[in-house]
Amino acid sequence: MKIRSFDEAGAARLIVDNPPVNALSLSKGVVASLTDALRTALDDPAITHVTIEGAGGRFSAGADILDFELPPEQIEPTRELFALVAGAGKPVIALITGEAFGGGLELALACHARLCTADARLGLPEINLGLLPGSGGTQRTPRLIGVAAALDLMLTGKPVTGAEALSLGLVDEIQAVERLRSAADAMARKGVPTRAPRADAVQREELRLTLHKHARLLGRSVAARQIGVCVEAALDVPLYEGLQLESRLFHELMASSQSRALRYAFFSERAVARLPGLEQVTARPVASVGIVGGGTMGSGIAAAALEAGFRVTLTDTNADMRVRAETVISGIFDRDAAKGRITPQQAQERQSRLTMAEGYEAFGEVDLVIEAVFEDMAVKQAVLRSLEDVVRPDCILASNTSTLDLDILAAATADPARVIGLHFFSPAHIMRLLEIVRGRVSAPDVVATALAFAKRLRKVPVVSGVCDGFIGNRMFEEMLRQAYQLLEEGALPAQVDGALERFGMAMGPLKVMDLAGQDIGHKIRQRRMAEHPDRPYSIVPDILCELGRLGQKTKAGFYDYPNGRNAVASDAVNDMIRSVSAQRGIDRRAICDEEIVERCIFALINEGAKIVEEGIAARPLDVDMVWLNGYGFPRDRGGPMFYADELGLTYILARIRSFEKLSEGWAWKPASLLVTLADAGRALRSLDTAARISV
Ligand code: T1G
Repeated sequence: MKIRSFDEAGAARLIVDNPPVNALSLSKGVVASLTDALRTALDDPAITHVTIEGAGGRFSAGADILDFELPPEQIEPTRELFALVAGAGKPVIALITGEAFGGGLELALACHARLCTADARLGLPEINLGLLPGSGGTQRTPRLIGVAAALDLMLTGKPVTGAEALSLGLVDEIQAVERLRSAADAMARKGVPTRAPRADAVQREELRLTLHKHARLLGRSVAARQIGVCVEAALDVPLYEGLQLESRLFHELMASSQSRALRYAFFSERAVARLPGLEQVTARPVASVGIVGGGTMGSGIAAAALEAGFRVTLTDTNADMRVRAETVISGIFDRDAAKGRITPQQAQERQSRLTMAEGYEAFGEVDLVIEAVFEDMAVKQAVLRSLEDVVRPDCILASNTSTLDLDILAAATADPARVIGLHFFSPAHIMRLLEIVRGRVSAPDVVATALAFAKRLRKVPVVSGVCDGFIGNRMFEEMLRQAYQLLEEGALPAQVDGALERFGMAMGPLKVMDLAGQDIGHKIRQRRMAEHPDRPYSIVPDILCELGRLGQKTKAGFYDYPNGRNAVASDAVNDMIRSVSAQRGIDRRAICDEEIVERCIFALINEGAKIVEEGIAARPLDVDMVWLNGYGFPRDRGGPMFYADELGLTYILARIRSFEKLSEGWAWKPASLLVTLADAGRALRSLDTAARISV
């Protein structure tokens, strides 16, 4: 039963009860049941007015996103419900608690009035799914709160609190939750409030100014532009015409690849924490966390754990490092408080749960210890062995290593089943991605505990098997390999990075290496050249190091950085690259952006396919979640594997084979999984996500 209804003193109470978020699901019959219950109430002469609310402390998270895989004609019943609400001959009043998002808020907007609690959250986040509010939001919101506030709400996708909604005019009254029904009854008796239309000239000026404010977003987002079109129409045409325009543009967006990718990303970010095989495994309780090392990573991890509510003990043998760590952590919370993200009291409360200590004996009662010491196998092994002497037998030992073999690390302990990798990305309290590295003998409940811990940190956890670079860095190495070879063949850094940034990457790979430090890359490359001499390596980045051009930290790398962060093309580096081509006897050629993008992105896809094939990643969606949340892959392309699916594997395979002919000595062999899937024509996309979306 998805809708509960009962009458109370002449009022019909309709309650949407579709856990967990009261989605207005078509496929689960919520829309049909609500329509029937409302029609019954409106036809009943004993009923004077209707209230609509959500069960479980939240109004509704909006339409069921899974429904957007249905054929368009099956989405029509929502329109009938909204028309019934808006055209009701009796007051229909929305009582909002918790979230009223998307279609949930649009249902409330179709009502004659809205009451909510002060801490409710109201928003139109459709743009995050590559959509626009398709149930009247683009037409009713500007008429109710004005063009500027309506555009801000829809273009940012950010919710407002109940109190902010009242000041905007989005709701009519704020009430305590237990008074919502009686206040609505009083409002129905007195007459629902009406609003004077806003001055047209003011609205048009607000439209111009607000669209100008959001110009960058409008330049890159089709959905944003279509929202602008609908809001402008709300100034020019009657409501029913505006609703027709909105509906047409909504269906166009729903069919777009950008929206499909964003909906895939939405569900995958939740599915990724449900690792197949762990369904029946219970995570261990974690309330207190120990951290070894007060450096940048240790401090960032501590801040993330404190923010999530854990008690944290941080040790460093160096007193100055302990002071530095405590200062860094308090600085993070003070900045959050200064920006109004948290209150000063919350900042203080978080800091109060931090204990600094010199030795590991402070970890006697903690549930999980994370080492974030120098990236050296012997150093880390010694730390884990020492920890085993002082922690509880059921305490989990985690390593923040980004490159070392976790199995070798774990083998140094007496109980390697308790060891797991927690590869945080810097800055650890901000980056959403957390690679959970599962050793060969890591106990299932240790993996489950790491996943639950990551969710408490509001991270996107991806479980990786043990291999060099795990999932993200292993794939990034292949993108870099192509980028370096493109430099030797004729491209220059600004073109390589520019082409990939125009594709949508947050930052080109050569700029990434300037940010990470060319010396870091050099050290890893030296190790890999020794371990895998069969792979081609460019000497271009090594020459950068020999020239002392280590990247941003030396204000010079592939680019010059005269004022810190802005990359400026370097003639010296460009000349060096040309001389390397000459040394290698390569006739430099003009290379188009398309080749740059395909070689770099297909390198990611090919390596990702190998990673799935080897079982390092459980599903293609795991690979995609790494790249959307840790490496700046464009979210509206869904991730390398989703993008491969959209392009078609047969095309990708044909292009990879054409690249093989392009230059000798490439260690570029198509992954057999890619070959198999391309030949079979099956999608790389995660089958369980595909199944879920098509339900
Ligand atoms: N449809 C389907 N499933 C949804 C859903 C939705 N709208 N929202 C959440 N879920 C699932 C989610 O996948 C997860 O499932 C579970 O609910 C708990 O979610 C026509 C076009 C409301 C703030 O974009 O922002 O209306 O993984 O883990 O942290 O104009 O969910 O457990 O199986 O996120 O407490 C617009 C999206 C839809 C809101 C709760 N609405 N949801 O956060 O739980 S389009 C949205 C959220 C629309 C109309 C338009 C959050 C939340 P599972 P969760 P949470």
